[in-house]
Amino acid sequence: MAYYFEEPSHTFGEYLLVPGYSSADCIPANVNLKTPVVKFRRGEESPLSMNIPMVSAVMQSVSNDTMAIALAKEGGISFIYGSQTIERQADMIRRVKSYKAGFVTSDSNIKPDQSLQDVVDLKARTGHSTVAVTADGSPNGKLLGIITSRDFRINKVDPAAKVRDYMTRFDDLIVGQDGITLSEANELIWAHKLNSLPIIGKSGNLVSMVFRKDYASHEEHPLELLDSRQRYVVGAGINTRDYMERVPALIEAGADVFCLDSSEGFSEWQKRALHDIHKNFGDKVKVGAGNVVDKEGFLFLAENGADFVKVGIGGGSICITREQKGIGRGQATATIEVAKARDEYYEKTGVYIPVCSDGGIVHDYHVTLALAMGADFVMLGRYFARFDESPTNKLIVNGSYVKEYWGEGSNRARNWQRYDLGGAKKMAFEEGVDSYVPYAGSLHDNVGMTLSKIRHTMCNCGVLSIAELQKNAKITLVSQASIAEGSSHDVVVRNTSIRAE
Ligand code: RVP
Repeated sequence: MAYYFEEPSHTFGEYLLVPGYSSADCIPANVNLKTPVVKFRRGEESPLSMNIPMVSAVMQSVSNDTMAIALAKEGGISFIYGSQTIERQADMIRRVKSYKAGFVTSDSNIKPDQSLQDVVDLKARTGHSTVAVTADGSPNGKLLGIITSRDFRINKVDPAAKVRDYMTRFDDLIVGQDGITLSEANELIWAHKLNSLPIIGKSGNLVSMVFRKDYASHEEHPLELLDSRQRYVVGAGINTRDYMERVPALIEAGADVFCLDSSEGFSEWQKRALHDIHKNFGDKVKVGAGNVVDKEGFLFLAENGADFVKVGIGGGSICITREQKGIGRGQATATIEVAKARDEYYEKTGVYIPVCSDGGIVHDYHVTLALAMGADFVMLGRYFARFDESPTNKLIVNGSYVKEYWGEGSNRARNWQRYDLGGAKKMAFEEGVDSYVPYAGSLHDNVGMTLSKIRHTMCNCGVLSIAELQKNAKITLVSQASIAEGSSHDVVVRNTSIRAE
């Protein structure tokens, strides 16, 4: 007889947190959101942690290098999508790893014999009002000077006049030497009242620029996630087919952590991939696996060497797997059961395997709930797709700004490997849709707001860390009627179209 789970499976919207005692030190500023990403032994620290419990989804419409840099600045990790050629994915990883926070490599340089009008045109095109003058106009040419829009007034000079006659010459410039740290560069900027500092190599070639305003932005990111060489941390999605070629290329490019990206991870294909990767490239290579939705699935991946386990089938906003194939489980129930299995496994073996709850986060408080239910971090697609930094087009639909967002199982993505069960290629029925999401602005502002809500809720629960939340949270299922009660009700909500006479 088939096995029946006794309880119906639930999702986040059916739960609430019940407050605990908040002591005087339970203030949002004291909350620490640091969380482990990969497995570790009792008494040890995870070899890879994040400063916030959020990763961006392994999706074409979500995680490219721009997203990865923006999220690492906030303290999280993007998993750059694997449904592209190995070379393109490696290039994206390389761009994240070579991005030096605060050090800007500008491609809008100019030659000394160009005209002031060229400087004006360049500014109109790029918005840059400080332009490095290099011998050949290239980003890494010999630095000869700097010209800024403050050096001349175009209506008072001959527009054809040469840059060399108006620029600040190299001998009069304060420069930093390659290898200088960002805070050392900032000291020079302040000591000499500069707006920008060119960084040069041994032969006098331009390496990068540091701008006063960018340092301020760097200061805005106290949680940024850096590796031991001060580079941003980045993850990569991989599949169960070409990992023997893809993984070494991505390691070479600098990927910090991998994620086997599959809609269903309780399979021989994931077992083989985990074994082959660890055997051939060593245990230092960290690979998360999934997705699973029950204890059996978790134990299977844990015993086969997964460094973290990802939970969730069919809960993603663009996902139609449940409709198409009738498989899946409510995201909250799946997270609760897998996290419980993880705790039992930890008790028994002393090995802690972080759990990632993937998909189905609609409201910010769903993140807090997922953590309280035992997840160590959450993976989000729709959430990040709405921001400036996602790779997709921003359009106007019905008078509102939207961004495109499509599933990896949609015809648009054609990532059939994510649904690969071996054998012949699948008859390409879709498991995802192509959609729009409301445009929401910058990642920095939105993540800041989400984290603020998480910190406040944690304080209401009387906890200051994710581990304490997992241990002490009180969670209640709510009825349909109390869900309605939780929204504004029985009032006419005022909006701007109602004005007093
Ligand atoms: P959401 O955050 O609810 O948009 O969900 C994102 C998740 O949905 C992804 O991390 C992935 O697990 C899943 N996904 C991605 N593509 C598809 C699909 O086409 N069905 N599903």
